[in-house]
Amino acid sequence: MTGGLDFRVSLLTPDGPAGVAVIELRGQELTEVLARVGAKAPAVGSFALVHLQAEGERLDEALVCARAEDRIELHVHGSVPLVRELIERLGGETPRATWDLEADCWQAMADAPSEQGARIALAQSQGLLGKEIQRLIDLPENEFPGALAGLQSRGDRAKLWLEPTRIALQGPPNAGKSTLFNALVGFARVVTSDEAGTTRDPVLESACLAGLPVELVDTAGLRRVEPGSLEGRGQVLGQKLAQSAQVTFHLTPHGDAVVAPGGTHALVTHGDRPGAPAGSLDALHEPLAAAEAVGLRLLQILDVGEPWCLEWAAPCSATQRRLLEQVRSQAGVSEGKDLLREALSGTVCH
Ligand SMILES: Nc1nc2c(ncn2[C@@H]2O[C@H](COP(=O)(O)OP(=O)(O)O)[C@@H](O)[C@H]2O)c(=O)[nH]1
Ligand SMILES: [Mg+2]
Repeated sequence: MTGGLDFRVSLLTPDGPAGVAVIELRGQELTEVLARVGAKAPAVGSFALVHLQAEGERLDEALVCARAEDRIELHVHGSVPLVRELIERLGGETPRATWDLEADCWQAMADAPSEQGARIALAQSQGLLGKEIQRLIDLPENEFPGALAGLQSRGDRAKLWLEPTRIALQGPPNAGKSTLFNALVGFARVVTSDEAGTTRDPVLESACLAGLPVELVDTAGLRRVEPGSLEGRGQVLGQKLAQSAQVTFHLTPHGDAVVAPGGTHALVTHGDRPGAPAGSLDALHEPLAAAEAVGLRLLQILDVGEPWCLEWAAPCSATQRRLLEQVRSQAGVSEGKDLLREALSGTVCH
């Protein structure tokens, strides 16, 4: 019962920014409810484009769909403040921050930075993850930890397509870091030159390598400079960002002694020079081949073996991965299963 009328307003789409949001009205006196935003219901089974307004002010342009006498949908633009305003004007309650597994998968799909990531999240939203969680709940106690660990490790793997891996390019000046960076992002994002010290500030750019979403970091060349100088300050910023990278490539131009300081992966550049070993990169003349070679190297480093099978269940958002970790850290299996039941019923709060 809202404002003396018997109806309910609910948001059918996730409570977040989107192209379109769908507000559903259910009840007996929807003509009066719709009048609050200056709209009229079309005939049942049809829809109409209307200008929603209140107090002489235009609120939004919307599609009003009459699903039944007692069920009408407003398809509005998905701006969070606008949707809240509309729901309030209709007489409903602003959506609370509740959690819904399916909606969280949709959100993961909308946020996915790669095509494969979007497919993985879509498959989960269509029931794969929900079914797997139910299977875990139904398992005998002794089989539960192993199955949970399996689901968590699938989640770590799915993350490779759902969240960008940060990759830093390091090495001495003129190793060809910026040239390779441009080849990997696919356009001339940064200035390249044979003048040592050209790159100062680190530069971040998103790209896709071997189908994986990545965030590349180009850094100032490593050489001795005056501490506190412009170049030195750029080096410090670059090193800081490189520390946050999951993968760091250390570039050495062919002809110099190849080095890969602890934890970094060596790449040999200037592969067009005479005598360059097989596998060295020539990002200047063959940018596509260089990007392909780095992509393959990345797949090895991240140990991406067999391709992802779209029938695999996996958590597809940070919230879902956190939830499974919480389940794992419970004192007993039954407490863990309770958390999973809550997640399925949407009563879990994050
Ligand atoms: N011949 C050749 N020149 C390259 C190659 N990669 C970069 N260069 C050149 O080397 C110079 C330094 O490149 P840059 O990418 O700015 O090096 P950075 O200082 O490591 O960023 C530029 O003149 C580039 O055109 C390569 O693979 N082969
Ligand atoms: Mg550079």
